[in-house]
Amino acid sequence: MTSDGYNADRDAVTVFANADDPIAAVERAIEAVADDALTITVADAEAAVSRTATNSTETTTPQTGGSTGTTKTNTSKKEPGSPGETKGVDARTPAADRPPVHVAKDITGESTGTGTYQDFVTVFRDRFERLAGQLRSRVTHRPTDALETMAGGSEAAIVGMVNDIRSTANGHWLVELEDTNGTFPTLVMKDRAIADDVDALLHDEVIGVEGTLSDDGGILFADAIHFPDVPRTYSPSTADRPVEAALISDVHVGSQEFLAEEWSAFADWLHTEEADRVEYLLIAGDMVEGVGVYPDQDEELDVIDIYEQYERFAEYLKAVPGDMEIVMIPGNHDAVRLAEPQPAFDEELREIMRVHDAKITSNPSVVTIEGVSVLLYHGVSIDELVAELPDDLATYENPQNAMAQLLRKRHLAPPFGGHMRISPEESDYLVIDEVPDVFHTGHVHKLGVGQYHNVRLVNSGCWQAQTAFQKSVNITPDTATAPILDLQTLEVTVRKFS
Ligand code: D5M
Ligand code: FE
Ligand code: ZN
Repeated sequence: MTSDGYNADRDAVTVFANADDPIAAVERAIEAVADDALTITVADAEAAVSRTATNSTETTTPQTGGSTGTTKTNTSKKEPGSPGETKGVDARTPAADRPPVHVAKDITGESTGTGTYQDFVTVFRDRFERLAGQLRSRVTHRPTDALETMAGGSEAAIVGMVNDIRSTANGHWLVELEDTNGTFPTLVMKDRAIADDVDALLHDEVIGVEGTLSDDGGILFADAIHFPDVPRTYSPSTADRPVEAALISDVHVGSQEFLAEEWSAFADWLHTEEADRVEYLLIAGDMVEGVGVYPDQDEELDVIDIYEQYERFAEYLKAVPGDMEIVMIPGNHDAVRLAEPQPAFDEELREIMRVHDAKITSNPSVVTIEGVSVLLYHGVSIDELVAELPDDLATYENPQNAMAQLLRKRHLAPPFGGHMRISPEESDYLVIDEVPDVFHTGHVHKLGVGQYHNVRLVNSGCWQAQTAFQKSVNITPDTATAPILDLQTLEVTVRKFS
């Protein structure tokens, strides 16, 4: 630890010494503490030890953006079960007695965007109006053109889309906002505490700025920046019976790195008594590896035909107990359009995957299960946030932090342009209108469990070992983990199958 620049409390050292695998526990503790922390406390040590424990029986609730849930390792390999035959089956509530899964915000069959200039104007306007509506009760703002007629020195506020962020010669920040009437510059002084909020800004997100107009009235000196955000007091809905959901993503069947054995171990576990309460399986995209997604991807394909990849995926899905309810959305490797919102799989692919009668819906979608609303989004914008935001706001190691930023902005993928492909629809499907109880993403192949203003955040890992590309950029994926969400408490227990 000292070689990494950390000290540890004496009692923390004792906790590590008593761990089954002290070295792994120390590494975990260092990974988990904030970059600016200098001392590993007893609490840090205990959290790290419980995460490295094998077959531990404790369950901890992740409290902050940075923590992960309890990890339990399942290494027992049983004969694969087939749907409808094993013990777990009788114990689960019969499908007919479960409340129906409700799906909202499904773009499937509703897409109208053709990419014309007018389509972009329409979707921008819709985004602006809906997010400005969220800010309206907190910021008494005026349209940009009304500000131009106000006397210099008056107090004023604007709600607008971030059009430009520039630093001035003196190191202050010039943030230009745009509303439906025009644009207006705001200036954030570098020494003010709100300068930190500028670090979090992304192009095309909607914010409110309060401040004082300059003497000539031409610029707004910012005193406060408001994000649409989630109320701190948000109180999530929970199930009224003991029932759980497995949250996974990024299966990547068809890749040479697909982890078939680990998948079988997971499916086998779902057939055990321990998994009796796991009645739902949510899959947040990248069912298959796809073809032509990245340069040189074909060199790592195990199955080169896209339909055959889905046929194999369907075979793997068969190993999941037949009395579980499955919901799936596509990701960037799937055979649907890449631009978001992505419509769900077409008829031909649905037919291939018809085992289980899964609910097949768009990316993103909001599904309500046992009264708990889950915002399902594959997560491509997380790449963008990691690239654009400072490390304390978004890293691959802690994808839940980036997810928290998306909730704060109440938008799943703010920047148009950049790396994201976005289809301009009549309404902006990527706006987060209603606060979800659970936010589930994938894509970055990193496990992340956290909480933001009481919303449960889960980024599931993947079922694909490190690819050549990931090796070249030093990404170590979190493989074969299944975060299990208790729908009654929103606690997460991470099950590990490798
Ligand atoms: O991507 C998994 C993660 O790895 C995600 O963060 C993007 C990144 N990734 C993987 N392959 C590439 C290439 N070839 N270029 C850029 N970024 C990449 P997923 O799309 O879910 O496989
Ligand atoms: Fe993926
Ligand atoms: Zn992906």
